[in-house]
Order: sequence, then C-alpha cells, then structure tokens
Amino acid sequence: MRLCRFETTAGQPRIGCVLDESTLMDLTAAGINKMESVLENEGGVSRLEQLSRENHPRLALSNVRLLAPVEQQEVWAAGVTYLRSKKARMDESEFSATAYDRVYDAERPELFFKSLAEKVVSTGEPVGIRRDARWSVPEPELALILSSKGKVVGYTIGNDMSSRDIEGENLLYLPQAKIYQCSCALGPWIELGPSESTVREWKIRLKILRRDQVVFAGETSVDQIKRCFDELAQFLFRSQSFPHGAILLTGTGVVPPDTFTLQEEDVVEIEISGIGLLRNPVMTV
Ligand code: DO4
Ligand code: MG
Repeated sequence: MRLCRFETTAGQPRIGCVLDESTLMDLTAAGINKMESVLENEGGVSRLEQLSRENHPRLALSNVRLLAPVEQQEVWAAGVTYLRSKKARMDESEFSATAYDRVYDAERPELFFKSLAEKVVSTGEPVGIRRDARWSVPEPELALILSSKGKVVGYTIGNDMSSRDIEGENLLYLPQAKIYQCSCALGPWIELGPSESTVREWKIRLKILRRDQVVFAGETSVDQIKRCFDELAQFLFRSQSFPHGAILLTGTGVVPPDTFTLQEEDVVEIEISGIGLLRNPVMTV
C-alpha cells in the first residue's frame, strides 16, 4: 500500500492512498488527516487495504501536487554502508581515508542528522547545489520510515545531496557538505509493509540528465547494504527519542565518476524498483 501527502489547490495538505499508476484515493473523508495516524498504528496497512475497497473520492495523480512524505519526523542518514561509498570517500580524501575505512567495519555505524521535516523537498521541486562547492553529487538512497518505537514501517526514496569537495577537505566540514538549502529530497510516497528480505531484492537506479541527454546512469541493489535495517534503526534510537518517528536514509551505493559534478538545470532521477520515481531539477543555492 502506498501512502502519500498531496495538495490540489493551495490549501491544507491531504493524505492519500495511491491505488495505481494514475489514481489516488483522498483519505480526508475517512478521517485521516496525518500520515502519523497510519504509521503509528499496528493495523495501519490493513486499515488502508480496507479503505481502498470503500467508496472514497478518487483523484487523478496528474491533477494533484505530491508533497514530501514527511510530517514532523527528523531526517537522519547513514553513511558508508556500501563498499562503493567507502571506496569513494577514501579516494576523495587522504585526510579522512582512515576514518571511512574504520567506520565501514566498526560495530557503530556512521549516522548523521540530515534535515528538518519542513526543509525536505518533494518530487518535482529543485534540489540544491551549494554556490561555494566545486564538486556536487546526488546520493540515491533507500529511506526507512521508522515509527516512534523505532520499528521500520515503510520505505521511500531519498536524495542525500552532497558537496564532495567540502566533505573531502576536512571531516569536520561534513555538516556543511550535507545540510544546506534543498539538500534533502524525499518521495514520491511511502511504500508500507514489505519485509526487509523483499526490499533487499529491489534495485536503486540513478539517472542524471543535462539538456535532455543522459550524462550519468548507474545502479545498485539494496542487498549491497552492509548492515540490516533494524541494526541501523536501533543505533539511531539509542539514548534518543523520536516522538513522531524518524526517517533514516540508508547510504549510497551509486557514485558518479570523480570527474563528474552536477550543474544547475540538470535533472536527477532516482528510481527504486518497489517504490517509484523521485525526480528533481537542480538549482544553485
Ligand atoms: O561521511 C560521509 C557520508 C557518506 C554518505 O552519505 C553515504 O555513504 O551515503
Ligand atoms: Mg549519503
């Protein structure tokens, strides 16, 4: 089942259930005004299944604007969870190479704060490249939707936009390389329910377009993530509470060549086979 936030004309965000490629069901009349009421409810998926068989208003997806599927959750990210990411980080910085090498094998994962909910951009909205960065890349990542108890209740697509020259210059610059205006995109919706073993069969594909031409394409499989989802979630919830739940990006396994940097007006497309497509144009911020 697919849960989304959307708006028709400017107004209160609404909650919907995506029924197929072109249709969603508006859940307002069913009394659902927040995704949290579904995500925090053990029977959330069965309730949505039941509602989707009832006669609630249906809308064409093409007539609504999808909003980022996040309400009050903090967005966090894991790093160096794929071998490909470890290699990229070690290549980009002699200064930090040992740290990345160690964290890949360490018991404690790298987890960092990524975004406040209100700063996340949705599919269709621009993602940012910093004007003081020379080397900017998208990071296509599976995002875990975690309930306030730390349980994985769903999945969405995330883009952990990053400034690799700033990150590579000094590890202490990581927050500036990772957290800036429009540096986090999530969407298009939340896929509720599948188990980790099903999700590990999914593919993650990244395509970057420049003036309608593909300038980079790459893919990986979710199964390449070194740590299991519960392990990442449990570390995030250690000595930390998230009353509204949290969203955790699980790291990138697709890295464009070191000669590649994003430019303004490029378009980033991230597809995860079990979820859908997150598509964002690029702007300088
Ligand atoms: O410290 C580097 C962050 C790495 C990262 O964001 C990733 O592996 O996805
Ligand atoms: Mg990342």
